[in-house]
Amino acid sequence: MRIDIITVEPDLLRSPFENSMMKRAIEKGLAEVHFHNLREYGHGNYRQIDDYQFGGGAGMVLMIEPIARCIEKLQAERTYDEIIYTTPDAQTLNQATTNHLSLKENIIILTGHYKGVDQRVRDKYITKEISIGDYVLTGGELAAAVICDAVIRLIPGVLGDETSALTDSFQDNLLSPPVYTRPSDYEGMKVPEILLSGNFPKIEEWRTEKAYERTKQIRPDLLDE
Ligand code: 6GU
Repeated sequence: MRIDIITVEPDLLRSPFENSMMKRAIEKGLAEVHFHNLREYGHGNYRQIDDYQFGGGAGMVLMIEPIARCIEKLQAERTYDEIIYTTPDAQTLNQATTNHLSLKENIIILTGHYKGVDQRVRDKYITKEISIGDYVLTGGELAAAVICDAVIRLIPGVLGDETSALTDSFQDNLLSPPVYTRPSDYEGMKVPEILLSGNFPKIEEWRTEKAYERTKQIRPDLLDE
């Protein structure tokens, strides 16, 4: 999978891709990530990329021309399955969307900034708009890193243990059950007996029950879906 990220703040974005799971996925050749600094597509001495909004109001808006130049340059090189725009005024990311995106070959992620982008960018180029939650970030860069992490870990071969992505919270609309490791007794706080029993069908049953309990308590909305 190839991901092209168009951003005003490429440096804000680099480190998640240079560490841990995403770094390994890139090293294994399972994911390829390229950053494009929108500033380089601005015109004039100042490389202008944003301007005041028509109709007045606080905050700058990213202009269509630099974004169009960048997207069209990429589109001349390959076909993209999705062109994603990160913005708080969109549907929130969920596991179904990350599953869907993990099957794509080439995607572009345009990260929002300031007051956002000229609406015509969204109308002309964007195929999917994603928010990562009901709160406002300064820019869409961190959201892009979140999306990439959630998607790249699902690409077959990225995770060592093939089954672990399937048992994640949300993969079946349930939160994960509690987990424990050594010591089995920490200052009187004991690990549930069943987990030490070696009775694996019973352990699975216990885990499912705990997953339901936890979901019912913390995210009952998931059980309605
Ligand atoms: Cl994708 N962008 C910004 N700026 N804020 C957000 C967001 C995205 N998702 C939640 N808040």
